[in-house]
Amino acid sequence: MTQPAATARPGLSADATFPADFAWGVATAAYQIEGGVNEGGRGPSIWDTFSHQPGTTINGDNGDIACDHYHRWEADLDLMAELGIPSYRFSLSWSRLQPTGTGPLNPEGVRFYRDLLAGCTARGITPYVTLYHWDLPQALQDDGGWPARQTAYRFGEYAGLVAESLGDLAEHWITINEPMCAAFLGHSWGMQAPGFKDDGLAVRAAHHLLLGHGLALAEFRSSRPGTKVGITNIIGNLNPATDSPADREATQYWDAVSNRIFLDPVYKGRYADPTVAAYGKYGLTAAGEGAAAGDLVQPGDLDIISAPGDFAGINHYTNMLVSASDSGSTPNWTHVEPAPSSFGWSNTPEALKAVLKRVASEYTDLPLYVTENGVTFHDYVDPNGEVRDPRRIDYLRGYISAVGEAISDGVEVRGYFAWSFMDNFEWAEGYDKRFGLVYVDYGTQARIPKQSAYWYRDTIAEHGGHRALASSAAAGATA
Ligand code: IFM
Repeated sequence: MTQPAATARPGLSADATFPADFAWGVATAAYQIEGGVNEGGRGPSIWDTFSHQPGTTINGDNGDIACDHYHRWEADLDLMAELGIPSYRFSLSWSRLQPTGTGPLNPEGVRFYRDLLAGCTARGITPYVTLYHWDLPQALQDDGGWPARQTAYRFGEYAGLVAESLGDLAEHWITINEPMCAAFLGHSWGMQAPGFKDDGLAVRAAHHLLLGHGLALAEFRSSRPGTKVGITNIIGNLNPATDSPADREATQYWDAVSNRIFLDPVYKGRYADPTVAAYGKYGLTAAGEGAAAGDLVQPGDLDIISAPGDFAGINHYTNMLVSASDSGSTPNWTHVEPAPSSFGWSNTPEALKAVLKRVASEYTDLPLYVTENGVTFHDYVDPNGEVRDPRRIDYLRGYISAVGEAISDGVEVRGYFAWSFMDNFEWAEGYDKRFGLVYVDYGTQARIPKQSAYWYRDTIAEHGGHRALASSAAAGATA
């Protein structure tokens, strides 16, 4: 592997501490990296359909080939191991495993993921597996998608089959990634699959995604009692733009409909009053009280959704200033400065610390994992063949320090997964946004570790993470 050019290696904050068994990792998701969409018996997903509709993605990009990880996974895992990364979070393509979302699993899909999981272990990399990262089988969309209650039950069945066929190969399982995006970006904002602009559909999808989480957790509990299971929510940090009562109220409203709608049911067993106040018109009730057949929230749903998991996954990217809007209930928001990323998102690590402290103090005693955090810049290969990304190093140094400081302050954070291992298909933004620690040349599929990958390698090693990789590689070799 090309070695890095000499570069400053700024260390983490002196106040940051990390337990010896801290999971240092990177994350990806199936549709964003795999490609091979028509291979191995895979069925179409809503992202295949959506991204092939004109005008849905930048440059008309789609995940047909993506990073071609379906064919290059062994080299990708080799590179991950060479970079000293001990933990890898990736997602399963539901429609590769169960092409129409019902019926038995596709043996070729099972074989692919069994090989991938075994490949991780053989290299000493601990897998963290996500069951659903937004790529619903199209056949289930044709039957109503997440706004339809039966989709939650289909997801529970899929989870049960996955637990049986793959559950022996990984300890940590994440049910759903960012139900907020799947529900609202996909059904209300229209910018992600399946591309609807209907708040009522989004609220129904939100509840059914949470119900699906609970049903999947129950399946793992019954067939794989040794596994650890949780849901990953994306949690933004919200600040009122001014001290005015209107801006403070707008911030609480935004919190209720973007963060609390997913946190309160899972960790407190009820939708919060302000969330119900906002979305009662779409049938949301606190816990299904007085429900009739066919109502959105049924009695018992919140018991399923709030059954105790083993950890709480947190993805964090945004720190926002919220202000009241003159027109309607949807507040205005902007990103707190400095906001240098090519998405215009903030570089304000204290926001991640605030989110971790909030979840620990207001929601749960469960261990927390930062299952995603990262930044996109317009990276390019320089004439020396290197990708210099000092701003990403600065970002990672700040955010990982914030995690370590939260740990020093008593928050139990067990892992950090940088988004992303490599550049990939950034949904509606196509290949325009590069979040990777590893640069991908999409013309040749060459992987070029950016400076930040080497910085992360050294940081992991300095903080003892490489020992996890070495010891589990040794265990894998003797297994
Ligand atoms: O790329 C996405 C990922 O799929 C989900 N979390 C946010 C990332 C960056 O937008």
